[in-house]
Amino acid sequence: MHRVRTVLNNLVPLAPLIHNAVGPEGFASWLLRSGNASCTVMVSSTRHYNAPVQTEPFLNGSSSAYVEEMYNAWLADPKSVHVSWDSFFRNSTAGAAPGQAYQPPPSLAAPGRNQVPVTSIAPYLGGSGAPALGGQINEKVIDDHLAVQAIIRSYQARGHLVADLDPLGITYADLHGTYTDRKGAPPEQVVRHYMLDEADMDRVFKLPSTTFIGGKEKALSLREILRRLETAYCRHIGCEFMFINSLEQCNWIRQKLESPGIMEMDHDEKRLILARLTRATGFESFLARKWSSEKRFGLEGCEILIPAMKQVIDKSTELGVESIVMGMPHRGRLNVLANVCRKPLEQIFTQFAALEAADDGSGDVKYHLGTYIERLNRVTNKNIRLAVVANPSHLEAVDPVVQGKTRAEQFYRGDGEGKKVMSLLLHGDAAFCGQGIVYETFHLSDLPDYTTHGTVHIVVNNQIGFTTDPRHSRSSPYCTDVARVVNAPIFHVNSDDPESVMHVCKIAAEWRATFHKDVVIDIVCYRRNGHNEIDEPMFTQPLMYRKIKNTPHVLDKYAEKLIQEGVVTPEEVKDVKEKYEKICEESYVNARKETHIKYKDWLDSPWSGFFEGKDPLKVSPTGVKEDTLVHIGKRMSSPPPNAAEFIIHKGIERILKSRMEMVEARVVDWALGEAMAFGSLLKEGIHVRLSGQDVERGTFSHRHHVLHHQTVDKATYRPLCHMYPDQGPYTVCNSSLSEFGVVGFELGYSMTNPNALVCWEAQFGDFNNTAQCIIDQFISSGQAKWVRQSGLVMLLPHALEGMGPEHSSARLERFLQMSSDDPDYFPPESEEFAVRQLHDINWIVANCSTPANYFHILRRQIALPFRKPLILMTPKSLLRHPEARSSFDLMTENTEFLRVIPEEGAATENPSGVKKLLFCSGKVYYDLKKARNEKKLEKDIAIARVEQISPFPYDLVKKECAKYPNAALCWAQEEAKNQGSWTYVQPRFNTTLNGSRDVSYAGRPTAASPATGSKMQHLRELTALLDDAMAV
Ligand SMILES: Cc1ncc(C[n+]2csc(CCOP(=O)(O)OP(=O)(O)O)c2C)c(N)n1
Ligand SMILES: [Mg+2]
Repeated sequence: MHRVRTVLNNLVPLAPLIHNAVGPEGFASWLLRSGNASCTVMVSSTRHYNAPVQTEPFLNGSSSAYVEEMYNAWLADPKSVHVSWDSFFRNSTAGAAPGQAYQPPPSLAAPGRNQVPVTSIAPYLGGSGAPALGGQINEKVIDDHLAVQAIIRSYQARGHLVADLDPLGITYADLHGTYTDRKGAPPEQVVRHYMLDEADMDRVFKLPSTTFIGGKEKALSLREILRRLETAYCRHIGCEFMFINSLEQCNWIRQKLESPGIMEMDHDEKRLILARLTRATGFESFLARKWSSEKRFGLEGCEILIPAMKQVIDKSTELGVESIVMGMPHRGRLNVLANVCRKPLEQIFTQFAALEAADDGSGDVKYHLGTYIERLNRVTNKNIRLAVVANPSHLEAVDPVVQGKTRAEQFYRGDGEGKKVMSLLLHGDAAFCGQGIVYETFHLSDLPDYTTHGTVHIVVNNQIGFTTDPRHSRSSPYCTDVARVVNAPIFHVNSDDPESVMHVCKIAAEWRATFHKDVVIDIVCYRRNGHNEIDEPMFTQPLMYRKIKNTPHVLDKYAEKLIQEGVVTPEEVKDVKEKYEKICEESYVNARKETHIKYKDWLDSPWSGFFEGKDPLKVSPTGVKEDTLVHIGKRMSSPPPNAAEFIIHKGIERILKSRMEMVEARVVDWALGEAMAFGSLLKEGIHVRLSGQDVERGTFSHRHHVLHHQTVDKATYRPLCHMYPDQGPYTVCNSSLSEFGVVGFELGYSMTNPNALVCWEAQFGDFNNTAQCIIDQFISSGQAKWVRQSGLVMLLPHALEGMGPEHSSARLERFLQMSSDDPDYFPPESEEFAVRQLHDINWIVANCSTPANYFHILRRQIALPFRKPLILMTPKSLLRHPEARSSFDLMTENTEFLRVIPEEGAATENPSGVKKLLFCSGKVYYDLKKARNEKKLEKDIAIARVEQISPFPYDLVKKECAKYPNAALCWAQEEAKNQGSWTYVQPRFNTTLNGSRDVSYAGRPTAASPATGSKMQHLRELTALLDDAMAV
């Protein structure tokens, strides 16, 4: 490779060095070098990722491997390569001057679009050194054309680097990832080496097919070419798109930016921008006046966000979108609710008053609340649904939630291509590049079961994050670089040019509608105040803020511009302002009459019809007919109907056979019990979705919900999709290797339709902690903060089986610690004890020991008259444990989920003679049972399994204790004492027993790590805990 580099370096540049003389023009004048005619090109042999080889167009990053291949082949045998390569390598190794080695072969092809025969423009080729002799074009003519092509490409690729993007004029992006003084910006960043002579400026060049600057013209003077390129790429819009691999998409963008007159707007459009800008500005100043010391994270400095969002929404609805799901941070949120969603101002203003809530929940601060609005879009005259998803302070965490909710809405509307429902995500500059969840969310954007068919991202790039400026908050040139991983075009735009902002918003909406892929709008703006309204920015950014103080408001600048253009009169401007001011005042007066706030006004996902007419404490039965079990069991045990054509793996055949044997014996193992739960819900028309890493097969190779044809690629069979002709849909999907992103996504999915069982499974339970933010901020507290319910199921493989510190514990204790039931309160005993407890708690935590109970608890998620998240510890070795099977008898009609499974063996024959009552949960039951058998203590020790740990089954535990009046009570667990259930159950046992009896502990001692890495140590610990438990 080094050799090739040397050759490449010798070849630079392909284009001629057209020499000097400074032109008088303002535009592109930096292309003209004064004095020094020998501006030879500096070529570094080190390439930076964003600094393509300086010899473009053909020696670029992606072609260098090819060139190397050619070169090696040529070295071996010069005849093995095309004659043009032969001549090229010959010349370059012979030391040809830069640009002289390549002899382009004559083209025999007919001229295409924008192509004119070189001969036809010969007469235009004025200036020195460009004569056409006898119809023959000399090498210089061709080289000059190549140079012009390269210039055009350079503008397309790098014009953004010198575009005027910053309304403060203090920063610009440079190639090395730092921000520097704009004055120091080296213009060579766009066109690095093509030194032009003023005399060349009026020569006419034919335009290549990769540009649209000509409009209908096929050739233009160099002066005009440069002027148009500067207009398209170096004014207030800087577009990054040349990294996109699709030529069609690149051309599409070129056309949207380059076509002459493309940005022109009529008076109505301009007036609309002004009106929207007036409202955005008026809203913030109204709040500032009325509540000067309240935090609101105002939008001042980026008021253009409101017209921008509205433009995206208008254009998208015009193109067929009916519902938009939005996620956004704190900045400008109230303004968005008021002026984009048109949430009644009264509801917003009451949030500033310290009023009681009229409904349940603990609420959230005003700049985190969500909303849902259905309204007529006045511009397009179409109905539109807008939802802003409630979010925590944790920046960007809402992104995957929005995507999941959007995906679900698309799914239930049958909108397979995302034509009707779309997501719109807003970001702050510091958070967008700093938070890893942004990357994880981008990686869901093109996955078949996770795509939302394109998201429009808008970055409020105020060039600061709290007190930190970009030099210290990122290592990438732009805050948006993360979007490049998915080939999203990125439009940087100067916030103080409203028309340019509108133009990129229009392009973004059209891009999404055309290609159904993500797109980013980076609004480069500033933050007029501190981080919030009571923060002093001069402490840390004195110069920036001095500049900001002297920067006029965009509304004033734009109004002035439109007055100058004769679009509006000063009176109209004043009138629009005053009208909005009046609207705010009236709402303010009304808001002061309110005595209560209603959390329900801020709900982002209403489930209309779900709760109505339902007894809030009535659970539907979860047992099913035996026929149903048999039918599902058989389907799960059978190859596809066209089995002869569908070759399945021998191992799968064995699994299916053993499943069939279980069905015949009327029992299920864990996998079959799960399939029965899913299949029976599908039968009832419920959508079941199971998502997570490798869930299709199952981490432990037990599930096999997708069978793969062994000789035909991608031919698969999903038995659960073929249970009943009119069943609900079944989705099982392997996810990307992300927890934060995917759990967030599934949570969002679960918010859309209460009649869906949405499950996320961790590869191993402990990986849930990389999604901790979703668990803490959304799942455990979402209902309390945002009156929003979710029935999401988290399946977390959990058990200490000698596999080391990781892969053992799903950190059960953390979930229990976040459970909201009171350890000191034994609720009144009644028929409705269990369901009332479920109703009142924030989530359910369980560790089932039998497939039947697993079956019931999954079905209960849908049978409940409300929705609660279910955190389920799931087994590993139990998946194949011969005793961990359940009879159909425990799943048929009149059976139900057992919160506690009492002792059923010999100890029950003489309860008062029982010496010890052990309580436990999950897999350790089988270890305890085995130890009890070995020690022949069946009559002395009773074992009760607490299957639902939280909410704690006080009533059933009390009953069990009462059954064995003379027994010592003990909680046995395999986890360490500071982990597992102990710290949760201990105070609750005390409450249950009211101090009348003690409960001892048998388990591992406290530990920092969840499990030992030594198998030997593991077994020693297990023996010790079993001995403890069996001591009578
Ligand atoms: C995950 C996370 N970490 C830290 C914070 C604290 N915080 C709140 S706002 C903020 C700065 C955000 O900057 P930026 O994303 O540029 O948005 P801006 O406030 O400038 O609009 C920080 C660090 C947070 N809210 N979330
Ligand atoms: Mg910022």
